[in-house]
Amino acid sequence: MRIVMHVDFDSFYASLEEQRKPEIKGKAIVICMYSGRGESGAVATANYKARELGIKSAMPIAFAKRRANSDTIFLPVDLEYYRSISSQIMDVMESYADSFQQASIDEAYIDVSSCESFTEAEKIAKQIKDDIKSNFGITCSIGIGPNKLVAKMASRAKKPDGLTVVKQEDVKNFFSSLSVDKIHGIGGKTTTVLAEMGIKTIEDLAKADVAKLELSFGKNKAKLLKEKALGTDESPVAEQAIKQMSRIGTLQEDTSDFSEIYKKVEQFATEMHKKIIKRKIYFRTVSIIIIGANIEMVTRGKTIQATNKLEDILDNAKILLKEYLNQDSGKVRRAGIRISNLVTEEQKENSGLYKFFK
Ligand code: DCT
Ligand code: CA
Ligand code: CA
Repeated sequence: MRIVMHVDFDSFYASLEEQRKPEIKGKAIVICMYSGRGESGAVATANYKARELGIKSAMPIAFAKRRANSDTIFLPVDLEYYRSISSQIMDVMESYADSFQQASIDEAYIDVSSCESFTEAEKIAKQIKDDIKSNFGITCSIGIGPNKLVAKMASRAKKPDGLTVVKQEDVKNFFSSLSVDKIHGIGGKTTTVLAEMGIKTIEDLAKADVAKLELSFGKNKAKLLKEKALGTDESPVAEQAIKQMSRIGTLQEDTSDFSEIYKKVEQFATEMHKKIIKRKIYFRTVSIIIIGANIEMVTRGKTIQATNKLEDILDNAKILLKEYLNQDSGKVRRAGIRISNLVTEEQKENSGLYKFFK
């Protein structure tokens, strides 16, 4: 029997802002994606207090301002900060997993099949919630099910700070009342076609005649729709392949002093290196990322023999940074490191032969 958890952080960006700015705690908070021209742009997300005012994701900022009251806080997105906290929380969650799959900046699947029972899994979910709460100050909602699809739908059932368990024998009941557009992965177009066929709830879809579905959707999609409605999902919780890894952050103050900047780069490289070893990743390219006081971004890279050594990151970063600063490029505001051209252990072993045969 499989037991899969899906974790989704509650109003993630807004919760992180609330956490790092205690003075806005308890207020309605709206995180904005400005288009770059004045006040125009869209709402990325809003906390639950702001949602009570009718403010939600994707709404133009101007609309949100009209719904806001004098106590509502509007803040620009700081993706880099959210990503860095996200990655730390992912590491914590991964330590609970038999296998782990990050699904987005604020979502992950955790396979806990080695648990004896759903009751045992529920205990772990509570631990994860406590762990995230005490270390990062934010809440999340967790769904537990016999597969990823059911877990994902369960995590949405109760928010914020929810924990919903749907065992195999409860899947039918859990799905019965929901409309088809609530199934993860069924979009607006499909919903419209299904509605034309008189299929509105997941239960309708589960009972629908496959031959009839095939006429509208073709063989593969008809099968997939039917499986989804029955809560069937064989897909494994699997680590996603990573193409590159980077860390970047803001310096205490703008500077062109080598050792100040290098200190930051070294800190990020050391953090990243732990992940490289854990994931058994090798890299061929090391780059430094520099954002000047003028906000211009520059990356400088060097490609070497596949390696997983920290000193290879640091030595190359040192050279690249010195080269950059020697060009009198002005003060640096933010600095970071990237590794790319990633290879697996196996690819690395084979790379000698590959070159030979090429
Ligand atoms: N997002 C966005 N534009 C959208 C929807 C989402 O930029 N139209 C971003 C903002 C938050 C992030 O994606 C994760 O999305 P959700 O998990 O849907 O939002 P949330 O803020 O974490 O809220 P919830 O508590 O409902 O999970
Ligand atoms: Ca979320
Ligand atoms: Ca999400």
